[in-house]
Amino acid sequence: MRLHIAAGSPFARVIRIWARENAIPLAEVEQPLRTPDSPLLAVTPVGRVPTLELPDGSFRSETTLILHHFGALPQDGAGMQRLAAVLGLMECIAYWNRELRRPPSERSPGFLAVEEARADRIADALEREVEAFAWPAADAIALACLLGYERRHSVWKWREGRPRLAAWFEGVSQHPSFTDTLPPPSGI
Ligand SMILES: N[C@@H](CCC(=O)N[C@@H](CS)C(=O)NCC(=O)O)C(=O)O
Repeated sequence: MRLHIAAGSPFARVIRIWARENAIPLAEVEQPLRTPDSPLLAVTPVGRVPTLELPDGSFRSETTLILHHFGALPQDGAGMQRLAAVLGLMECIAYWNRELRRPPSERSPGFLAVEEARADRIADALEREVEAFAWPAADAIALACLLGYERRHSVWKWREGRPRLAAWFEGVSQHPSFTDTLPPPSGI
């Protein structure tokens, strides 16, 4: 099976770490994104990573659908809610980060304010329940990828006022699956 990825993608990193933790061999193929000639478009019209390419030529995109394919989704309601919160925050940071890649004159202050408020709100909720995230469950891996995205989105100081989240992150960031998949810094 081939996993189409981008080195900087926190969504793809969830699957990459999960596969390493569960000794699932996936051939990682790094793809250019948002270009009309990306080879990824021959696999999926969605053009996003992660995309899992199956031996029969079919594909799964969307992190949750790939986790579902591997039977890795939480089975209980609380676990599903934790994963939903983390992936909601990941989408939020991705939008925020994308907006900051636009020229300053094209950025929307209102949009940035909504996403920053959403990020802080979800992070505050995670601070209250971080002990429930047990490595290497999918929700814990996703949380580690989200917090580790600070290498590409350093404008958000999530550690401030969240000591439990910071301590949790220091622990999980020692795993070889984590250090093996560090995203390159983006300068944002
Ligand atoms: N909801 C998707 C989000 C995936 C996503 O946004 N991936 C980004 C990279 S972090 C991407 O492929 N962007 C390319 C594009 O927007 O064309 C998931 O859960 O997998």
